[in-house]
Amino acid sequence: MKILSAEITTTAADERGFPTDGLPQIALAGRSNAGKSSLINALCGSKGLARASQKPGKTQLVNFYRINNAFYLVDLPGFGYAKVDPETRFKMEVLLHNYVKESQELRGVLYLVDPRVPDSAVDHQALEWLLDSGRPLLALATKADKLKKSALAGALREIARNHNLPEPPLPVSSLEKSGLDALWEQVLLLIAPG
Ligand SMILES: Nc1nc2c(ncn2[C@@H]2O[C@H](COP(=O)(O)OP(=O)(O)OP(=O)(O)O)[C@@H](O)[C@H]2O)c(=O)[nH]1
Ligand SMILES: [Mg+2]
Repeated sequence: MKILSAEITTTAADERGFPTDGLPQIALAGRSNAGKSSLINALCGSKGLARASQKPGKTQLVNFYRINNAFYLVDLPGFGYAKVDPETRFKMEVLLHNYVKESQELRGVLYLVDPRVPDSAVDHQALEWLLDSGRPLLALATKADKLKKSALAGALREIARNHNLPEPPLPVSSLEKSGLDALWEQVLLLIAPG
């Protein structure tokens, strides 16, 4: 995938602030700290585009990154971050549900799972309603560099089994930049009209 331009155009606390230009959107969802912001940077070949952090809960707004002036990668707030106050968390959940249920522009959701935690209850709950929503969903196993090859293969199977996925997640590593071409291929299929 040739990145000609990648820029953050919109940061929104609710749907009223979302882009209105009709370009297709691909959202990245997952537990807080799963590696969503890092993956956006890796996909775009840019270190500082999306803010990644050691501190979980960094991304609490919805950030829209416009790629090649053709589509958006959407960095969603992480699920399950304990330190977010209950009111903010509730608002975020309603926002995410509405976005996934109603958006005209959302073409698919990339759901990031840390393969070192293949049985997270937060992932289970999130994947259950995402699968139920009927939106195209692609599960990814991030930080693939953290596991040896055989352990990773086992984790991918376990994630699929635990969360009732139709197929094992696609392994990626933002650190080693692995799996990114395969991921771009899937993203472009989701965006393609028809
Ligand atoms: N080893 C390794 N570490 C990674 C990888 N991707 C992300 N990380 C690390 O994981 C931590 C969290 O990454 P983020 O990209 O900030 O995660 P996030 O999902 O955006 O987190 P929130 O914004 O809190 O929802 C950071 O310390 C990253 O450096 C990866 O592929 N390999
Ligand atoms: Mg983030």
